[in-house]
Parts: sequence; C-alpha cells; structure tokens
Amino acid sequence: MFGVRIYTILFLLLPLSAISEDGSQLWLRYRPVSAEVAKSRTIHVNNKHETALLARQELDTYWKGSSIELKVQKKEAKLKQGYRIDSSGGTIRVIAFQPVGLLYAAYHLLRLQEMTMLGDELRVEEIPSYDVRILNHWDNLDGTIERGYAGRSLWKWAELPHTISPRYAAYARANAAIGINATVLNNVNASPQILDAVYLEKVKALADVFRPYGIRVYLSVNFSSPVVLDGMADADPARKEVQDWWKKKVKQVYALVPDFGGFLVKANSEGQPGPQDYGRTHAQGANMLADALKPYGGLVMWRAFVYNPTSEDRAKQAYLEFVPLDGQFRDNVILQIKNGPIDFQPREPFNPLFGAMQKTPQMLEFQITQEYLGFSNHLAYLAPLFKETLDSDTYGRGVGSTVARVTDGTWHPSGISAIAAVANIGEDSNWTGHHFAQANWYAFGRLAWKHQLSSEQIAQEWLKLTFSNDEQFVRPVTEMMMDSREALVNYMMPLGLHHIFAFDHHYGPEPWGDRKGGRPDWMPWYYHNADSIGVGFDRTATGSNAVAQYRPPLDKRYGDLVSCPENLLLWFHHVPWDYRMRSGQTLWDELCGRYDSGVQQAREFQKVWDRLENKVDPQRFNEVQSKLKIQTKDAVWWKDACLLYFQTFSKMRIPEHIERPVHELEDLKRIKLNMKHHN
Ligand code: BDP
Repeated sequence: MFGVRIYTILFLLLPLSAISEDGSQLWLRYRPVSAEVAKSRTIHVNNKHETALLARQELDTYWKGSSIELKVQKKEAKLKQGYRIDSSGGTIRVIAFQPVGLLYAAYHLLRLQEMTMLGDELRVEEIPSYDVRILNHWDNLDGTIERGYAGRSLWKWAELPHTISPRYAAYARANAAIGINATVLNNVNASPQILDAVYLEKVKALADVFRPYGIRVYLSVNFSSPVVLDGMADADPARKEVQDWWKKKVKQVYALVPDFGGFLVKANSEGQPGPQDYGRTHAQGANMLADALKPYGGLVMWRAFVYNPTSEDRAKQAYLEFVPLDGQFRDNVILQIKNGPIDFQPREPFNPLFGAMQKTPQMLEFQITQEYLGFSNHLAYLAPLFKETLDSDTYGRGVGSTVARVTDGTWHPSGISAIAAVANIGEDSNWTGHHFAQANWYAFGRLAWKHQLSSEQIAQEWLKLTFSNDEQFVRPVTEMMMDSREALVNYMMPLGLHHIFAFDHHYGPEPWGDRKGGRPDWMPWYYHNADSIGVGFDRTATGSNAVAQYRPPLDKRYGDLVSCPENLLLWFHHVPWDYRMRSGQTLWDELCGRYDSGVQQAREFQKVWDRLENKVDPQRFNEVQSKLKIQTKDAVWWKDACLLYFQTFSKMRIPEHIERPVHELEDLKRIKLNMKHHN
C-alpha cells in the first residue's frame, strides 16, 4: 500500500517519459482506479465461472467508466468465444456465450480506455476468426529454447510443480488480453520425457494456472515415446500394443488435465522418428494419435514441415508427401503448414499445400521468433508478413480462396479451425529481447482473433498500449514499423533471394557458404545459384518445376519471367545479370539499389527513434537505440557481403550513387559467429 502511494507521488511529479519502464508489463500498463471511482459504479456478472469472475475483477480494478453488466447467455451460441458490447442509458452491457467471451470483452473495453477511444456509444460484436489461436514454444526441458533469443525458457521444469513462478499467470493474462487461447509448451523436436508421469504433474500445474485465462495446454510429442519411455519394441502405428500404449497415455494426461488440447507432431522430418520408419504413412501415424484423443475431444496438429534428404527441390517436399494423402485423415487431425514452402524466410511465396488439399483441414504456422530475421537484434514488424500470407489467393476453389479462407473454417465449417505461431518469449524482463518484438506476439494474437485487421491498425494499437498515445510518437513510429520488414528484406535478401544465411545459426550472411560433406540443401549456393550468367533458383518447367504446384493462373504467373512479381523473381527464376527490370535498370543495378535502400532505411529508423527521445521512458529508449545501432551495422554487413560476393559472378560495377562497401570480402568470409543453436 505504502509502496503504491510513493509510486503514485513519483508518478505525479515526473513527466511520463522520465519514468523508467523495463517492458515487463507489455500491453497491460493499466493502473488501478481509486477507491472513489470503484465505488461510483458497479461491475456485475451473472455467472460464477472462474473466468467470468476474472473478467469482473479486471474491470473492477482498472475500469474508470460507468457501470457494466456482464452476462453469459446460453442462447448466444453464434457468438462462440466472442462477445457483444453495447451501451445505452449509462450502463454498458456485455453478452457472451462462454465465460471467456466476457474476459475478452473486458480486455476490449480496457484497450479502448487506454487508447482513449471510448466514444459515447459502444456497439461492438466480435467473433474470432479461428477457434484455436495457439503459440508454439520451442522450449526444451533443460531450459534452453530452440531459436529463442530472449533468454531461457519461462517454464522452470526443475521447480515445477511445487514452485509456481508469478510469470506463468502474467503470461496467461498477456495472451488472454490479445485473444490467444492455447499453448504448446515444448519443442517440436520433442523429448519423449514430456509424457513421463513426473513431467505430466508439472504440465498439470501450468495448465491449472492458465485455465482461468481460457488457455488450453497442448504438448509436442515424440513418435517414439512408447519405445523410449516404456521399452516397447517399436512404435509402429499399425500395431495394437502401440495403439493401446497411446490410449493409456492419453487417458493419463486427461486425468490430470481434463481440458487438455491435444498433440503437436513433427514426424519424419529432420531426423525425428515417425510412421515412415515402419513403412506407414503420415496419415496412419496421425490417425493412431487421433483415435486415442477422440474420446476426450483432443486434436492432432500434424506438421507438414518435412525436410529430408531427397533429390527433389526442397520447396516441393511437403506438397509431394501430403497431397496424395488427402481424404485419409481423421476429422480431429489438422495439418499444420508453415506459411512458405521452405522455412520462415523474410519473404516466401505462400506454401502451395494451402488450397491443394480439399478434404483435409489445414492450419497456418507462422514464426514470431526471428530465426531468419535478425533474432532479437533487428526491428522487423511482422504483421505485414503474416497478412501477405493470409491474403494470398491460392485459387484452390476459384478466385478468392485466400489462405485465410482456406484455414478459417470457411472451407471446413464443421471442423475446428486453428492458427499457430512459434513464440519469441523467454525469461528476459521484457519477454522478447527487443522491445519491438513484443509487437509481433501482439500482432499474431490480434490477427488470430481477426485476420481482417490491418497491420497498421495493429501497430497503432500496440504502440498506444505499450508506449504512449501521443500522436507525435505514434505516427512516425507506426511508419517505421510498417517499413521495417521490407527494409530487412532489402538489406538481407531482396527480389526473392532466400536462405543465404550463415550455417546453422541463421544470423549473418554467408552466400559463399559451403560445408564439406554437407547436404546440398544446407548450402546457400543451392538457393541462389549465382554464376557468370545470373542468379536465382529456376523453379519453372526448365528447372525444378515447383511452379506447377500452384493452381492456375498462379503457375503461369510465377512461371513467366515477365509476369512473376519482382519481389519473388529470384525465388522462381534464374535471371541474367543484365536482364531489364521494370524500373529499366539491369538486375544487377536493381539488386545493388535494393541492398542500398535497406541500409538507408535502417539508418532512417535510427533518426526517427532519436528524434523521439523526450517521448519515451529512458530505459526503453536506450535499449531500442542500442538495438537499432546493431541493426544498421548488420545491414551494412549484409549489403557488403552479398554485393561483393555476387559481384565476383556478375563482374559489374556497383553503381556510383550507391553507398560504397566498407568491408573486404575476404574479411567477411572469415567471420565465424559463435552462436550454436540448441537442438
Ligand atoms: C527450422 C529450424 C529448426 C526447427 C525446424 C522445424 O531451423 O530449428 O526444428 O524449423 O520447424 O526453422 O521443425
């Protein structure tokens, strides 16, 4: 109490920008209302469910406005997990079908309050685009995080179930506030141990903390679990003993976690075990798990990211393996597909699997953690990337078959729709390493709730909630965020270039990379194919013919050098250095121009930020400022590395108006970053 008072006095004395914040409060920087305000209105709820009571409590603590009536109404099934809010006659009425709808409505109201956007009249109806809005944590049981750049895992497995970190509830609340309702706790490269009785007790403890916030727990499972945990001879899904093992295990899970969501499975990919080890198909493997989960309403999210040594173009693998299985999956299996056909590159075309399987429910997997986008060092706002995929037309059932509509239940109205993203959360005090990486977690939640929202609107919301309502801050920073992903594409891999990263850790540039004895599709040259004639991967009929996996008219559009969108040109074509681009410049000059504009954009972000010093609290100002320095340095590194290297093939001059390289290629080739990633 005393502490709170001192804080309040300090707060009144100092201008907002002078109070240090560490980012730990995310988009939930509400301050409790005074006792007088609390007394001046009532928050009433007609339901005793713990989630309904939580909705009431949040409003009671933070709501500054008039009285609110919260109601769960059984006849409102069409609202699903959503809500309706209207205000007339001084009272705000909130209707939901489920208690969690009231909680989402409470955060909606608080969000409007924080953004000072509460008009006199409220008339809102919100129904989420997806039923399951899920984060995938690639967290290992030893506390490391695969592709995590914000410290160690939030889950303290060694302390659980006895010690419950306060951050578990903070995590659940932050997610509930943006509509996320599910989480996969562990890495897709799953340790079988997660299904051991000792770990299931820990999982239960987390599920108990998350439940009031409407968050369901899922687990990644290892297909060989019966072998590793219980010494069974094999994990062949066609064998009755194996099927029974899974049934028993699932029963044990539901006894501890009655609302358990289901399993996420990476099988027969990158060395993980799977049904193919026994000559069975992905469908047979998935169906065995689906049958075990079915009596409890559990789901199987079966990943389509299959990446194995074959002679086929890597971009074609998922389609080749899964399309023949269409129609063979149980109805509680949903295929989880990465947004692009390779692997979370800064820009990829959408994965051609979307829309190609008419009978199998499909879900998107995005990556929030910036494995290929500068880790937590680069500011790259990802909503535009997410929207680019969601809005891509697959033509799967004619014009308008966008990835959003293929996945949001429009195609499979009787099934459960879902959308996933790999989290960027760790135990850093600001959760995500870079303050602006919080925006990507936020944006995923908001788009999973409503994929029609614009990137810009989400950026503004996030900025207002996280930093300030000051228009002079919000406007320029929104613009910077909106430009940031394209800037990164420019300085890393413009015009459809992809995967020319340093080996393994995927941070810096290594277009020259080559490893003795390594697989070709681990090597950057596999993807860029630079030679004396040109650069790019020929995926047309004269090359790998990956274009044929796209429905007409996309196969022709992508397959033709002239109609192919320029931002995907080198993804689909091997293009001569002197090819004339739409700008009239040669490919080489255009490439130089793109790299250079990426660098200039990064420099501009520094200026935008520095101008706003008096509008941001000092800690966050300084931390973002330091990260922007790294980003610009890295942008120059990328530009010099790629242009100097590609120049050894093009033999053309870097146009004079472009910033000159400041590195020697040979020096850049010697850089070896010590950033081993954990598997
Ligand atoms: C790649 C990552 C690898 C993951 C794999 C996956 O480099 O660490 O295990 O994807 O999604 O992006 O399974």
